[in-house]
Amino acid sequence: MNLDFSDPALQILNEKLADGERLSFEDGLALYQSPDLIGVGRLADISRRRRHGRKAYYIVNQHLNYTNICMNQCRFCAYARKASETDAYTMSLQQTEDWVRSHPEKEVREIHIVGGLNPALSMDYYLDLLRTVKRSRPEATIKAFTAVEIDRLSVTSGKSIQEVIALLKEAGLGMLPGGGAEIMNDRIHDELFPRKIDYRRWLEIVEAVHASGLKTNATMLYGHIETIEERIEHLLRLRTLQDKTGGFVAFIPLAFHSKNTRLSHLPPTTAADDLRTIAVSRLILDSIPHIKAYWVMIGEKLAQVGLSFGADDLDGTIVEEKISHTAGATSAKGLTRDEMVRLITTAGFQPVERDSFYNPVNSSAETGAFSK
Ligand code: V47
Ligand code: SF4
Repeated sequence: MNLDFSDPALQILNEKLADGERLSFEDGLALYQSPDLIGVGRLADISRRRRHGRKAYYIVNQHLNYTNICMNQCRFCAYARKASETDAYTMSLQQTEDWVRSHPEKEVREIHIVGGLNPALSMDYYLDLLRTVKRSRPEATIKAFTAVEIDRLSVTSGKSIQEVIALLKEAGLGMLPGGGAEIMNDRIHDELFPRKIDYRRWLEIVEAVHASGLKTNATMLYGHIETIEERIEHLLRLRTLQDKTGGFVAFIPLAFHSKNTRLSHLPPTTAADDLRTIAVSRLILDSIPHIKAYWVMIGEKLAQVGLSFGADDLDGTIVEEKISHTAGATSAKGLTRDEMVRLITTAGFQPVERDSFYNPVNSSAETGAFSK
């Protein structure tokens, strides 16, 4: 199909995609360097509509940030605290139960648990946390921890990665969120998060998680000191693992927020970069089914536009998000189900309420009709 791109490089990519060919590192560069942003978006939209038509997914979920004490002290993080700081906290099991029970919706589909790497917390805390949340919200999938926590639990407990995963699963873990890899590159690792596991270890642990039967998401933290080449390298590393395991469900590009971090001199990402990164992710990650336009990081309004640039999911209602809001994100702290539905329908898409694995769940709120 000739779509009349103003950039001839996009016409070539369009033909390649129509022939079912995979995009290469150089193709990724061409997408990032193209002056035709709308053209890049159209390519991603074709790919998105081939997979998902007019559907756009959302989930009724809740975030639980159980501790902000963290031994890693990544330079891009505004959330982490030392145990001695006055606003450091760790939630008791009773507090996590009260928090999870406080959600205004009757049926919550997912509890997303992330926190710092607090050296005072033992394996028993993690297991009890999972059991408490599962007991309080049996209908919800618990999406919790990353390869970073699994590595740490293996070191502190003396158990193998496989044993740690088995124990977490038994206690109620349903899948893993995508964080922890940031940008899979040694230069960025050494400059921004030297105390965290490197990408080789991250990939090794995620492969073991997939082998255990658990699904995970994947993310990319962009818009700090990384180059375009390093972003594409990151995407291709994810694609290689996905070819091997098929265990990634969704990919989430995370726009960096610099306020209150040690990189506070860096400007925010631009709307053009956010949209282009969603589109390039959709096109390069051909084997990962879902791409999120994460409204928390890029704002509700741009996330709506992201649905026409390759994304098919807006993530969820969340209730209260702490990591990016501590770093200056100006989006709402949470949204209602009705607000999610309105964002999707007014963008021209059909809202589908989902569970963590993208199975549709019934909701009376969805008509699929376009309305303002
Ligand atoms: O790994 C930390 C990022 C991640 C900042 O799987 C920051 O569905 C921006 O992984 N500015 C944790 N980002 C969050 C995460 C996530 C979020 C939403 C959905 C899913 C999913 C996963 O947050 C960290 C790091 O990359 N982060 N600091 C910051 N200042
Ligand atoms: Fe700790 Fe995560 Fe913040 Fe790094 S990003 S300092 S691991 S809480």
